[in-house]
Amino acid sequence: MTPGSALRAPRPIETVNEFAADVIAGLTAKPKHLPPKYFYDLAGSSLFDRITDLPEYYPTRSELDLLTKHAPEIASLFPPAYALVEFGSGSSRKARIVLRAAASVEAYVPVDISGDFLREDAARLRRDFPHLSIIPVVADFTAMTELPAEIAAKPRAGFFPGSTIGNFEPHEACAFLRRAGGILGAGSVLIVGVDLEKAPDILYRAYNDAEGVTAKFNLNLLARINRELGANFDLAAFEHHAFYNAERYRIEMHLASTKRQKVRIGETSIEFRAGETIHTENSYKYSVDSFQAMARGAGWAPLKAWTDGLFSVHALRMAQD
Ligand code: AVJ
Repeated sequence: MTPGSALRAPRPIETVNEFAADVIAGLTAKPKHLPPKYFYDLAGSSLFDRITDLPEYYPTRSELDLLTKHAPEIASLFPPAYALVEFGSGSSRKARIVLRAAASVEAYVPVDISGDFLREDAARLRRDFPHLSIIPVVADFTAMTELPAEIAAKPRAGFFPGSTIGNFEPHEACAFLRRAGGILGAGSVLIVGVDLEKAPDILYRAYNDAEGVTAKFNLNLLARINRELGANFDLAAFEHHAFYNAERYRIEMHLASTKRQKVRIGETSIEFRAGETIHTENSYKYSVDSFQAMARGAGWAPLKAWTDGLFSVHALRMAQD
C-alpha cells in the first residue's frame, strides 16, 4: 500500500484491497471496465440521489408512484406474519411504502453493504415502525447465502426495487433470482422493480441529463479511485458517454479518454489510447414478457406486473414443494 492512499479511507482493509484488486483487474482487462457497485461511495450516493430528482430520470418517480398506487394490492399477496427481506436496501424509502400498507408484516430485514448507513436507517425505522422487528444485515446481497436466525421460522417476502437487477448480465440476473428463491424459500413472494424497454430517445435523455449530474456520477468513480487508492486520474481528460445498445437492450455508460495518456494507480501504470473507454455500467431494459420469461427460468411464477408504460413492478411467487 502506498503511504497516504488507502489509509485515508474509513473502510476495513479487506474492502480496500478488494476495491483495489477489482480496479486493477478491470483496468488491465481488454476492453477496460469497472464494476458499477463502486459508484456508491458517499459522494456517489449523493449524486445518485440528485439523479433520481432529475426531470429526465423517470425510473425512481415511476416506481415510487407504482408502489404507492398498488401498495395495498402488493401487500395483499404477502403471506401472514411474514418477514420482508430487501436486497440492497439503501435508504429503505421504497420499503416504507410497502411496510405502511402491510398489516401482517412482523420483521423487516434490510440487506446492504454499507453498514453505517444501514444502522442509522434501522434506528429511524424502529422509531417510525415501533411494532416491527428491524434486523439489518451487513452483506453483499449478491453473495448472501442465508437469512438471520430470528426469521428462520417466518414466511418470507423479498423486495428488490430500483431496477438494480438491470446492472446484471441477463444470465446473472437469472442466477440471482434463482438464489433469492433458495434464500426466501417455497411459497415466498418477490417484488422486483424493472425498467422497461422504450423509445431510445427517452432512455438516452435519462442517462445524458442537461445538468450533467449523470456525467458527474460516472466521473466520480475516477475521483473515488484517486481518493481511496491514491491514483492520478485527470478528470478533465475523461468524458461521460452513455448510449442505448438496441441489440442488447441496455444502456451502456463509459468514460472515454480524450487523449493518449498514462494513469498511475499505486504501483500500476495504465495506458489509454485517445478515445479508448472504460465501460462502467450496463443498465438492461426488459419488456414485461421478457422479464417474466427470465423469472420463470429461475423457478418463479409471475403473479402480476404493474406498469405506467415506463417502468414495471413485478410480483413473483416461488412454488410450494
Ligand atoms: C440504480 C442501476 C438502476 O441503471 O438507471 C442511473 C443507475 N446509472 N444513472 C440505472 C444509474 C446512471 C441506475 N440503477
